[in-house]
Amino acid sequence: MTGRPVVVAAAQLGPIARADTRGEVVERLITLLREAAGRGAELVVFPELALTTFFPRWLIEDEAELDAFFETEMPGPETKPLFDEAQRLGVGFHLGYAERTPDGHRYNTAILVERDGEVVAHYRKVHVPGHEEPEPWRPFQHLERRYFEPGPEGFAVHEAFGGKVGMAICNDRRWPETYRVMGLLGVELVLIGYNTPIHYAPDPGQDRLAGFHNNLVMASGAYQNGTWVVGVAKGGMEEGVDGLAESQIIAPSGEVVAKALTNGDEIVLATCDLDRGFDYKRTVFDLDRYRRPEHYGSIAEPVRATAPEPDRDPAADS
Ligand code: CDT
Repeated sequence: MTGRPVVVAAAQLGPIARADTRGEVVERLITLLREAAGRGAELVVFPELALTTFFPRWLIEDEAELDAFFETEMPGPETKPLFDEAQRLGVGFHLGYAERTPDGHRYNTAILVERDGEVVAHYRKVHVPGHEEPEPWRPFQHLERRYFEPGPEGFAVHEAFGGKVGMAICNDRRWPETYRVMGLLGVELVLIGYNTPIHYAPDPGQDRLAGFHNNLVMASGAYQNGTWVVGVAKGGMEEGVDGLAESQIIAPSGEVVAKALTNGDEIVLATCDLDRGFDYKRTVFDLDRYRRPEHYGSIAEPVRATAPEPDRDPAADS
């Protein structure tokens, strides 16, 4: 194959129980890593918060109990076997986890590691969804805004795997700015892990569209910026909450080239020729030639005109 092919595996995870130990989860990740490597993968992409259950579904008031979901070093003693095995296999990887910094900040983070074991970059989730305070009317909580600060560094692009690689995490994928900021930096491969409950309590009418919206946002981001997008789920029924699976690898055309068939641990693999992005970057989405940034100033302004909202009681809908 000519061009700049990179074989990418989306390593979808099925549910992780609250009682599962780090050691058990890391074993699962290593099993997926080995399968992907055996099928020729050069880069294995694990989902958001891939080391634990999606704990923001609970109000956790005990600090020690909460801290147990966070990593204070990466790799740490329990995650090092994954780093070691990846290096032995000559496979790079992307891993989402909860990070607690030495000075006590908490972030929803992903790390990118090259095939030789070098840590390329960290990314901290920018768009933190959900709510800060418990909302008892919900069947389950989404307390990401209580447990995570928004990442202060924003979006970046890194020279890795023979091209320009960017990262985003879950809710980031719904925002066009995520892709465009990286698109302006020439991104060629965007890696996105997600935990998406199918039930959206503030508007359950959206539940049937969870899979449609998942593809809609990632395919649009891919096409409009001439980039590959790899979306990787932790899906299935986790602690009573049904999570969207549907991990997928999307070409710069916006077409899905590989997609998960199950709700469980599964490798989804594709050869991504990074040169295919130029089909769009040099034609319809030649950003230097066709963008009109003089008309886009309001995009980056904090204030917007708010539309009047109809009266509604989300508790009555859920
Ligand atoms: N993990 C994450 O960001 N999940 C959100 C859920 C919807 S907002 C409560 C998502 O965008 O998929």
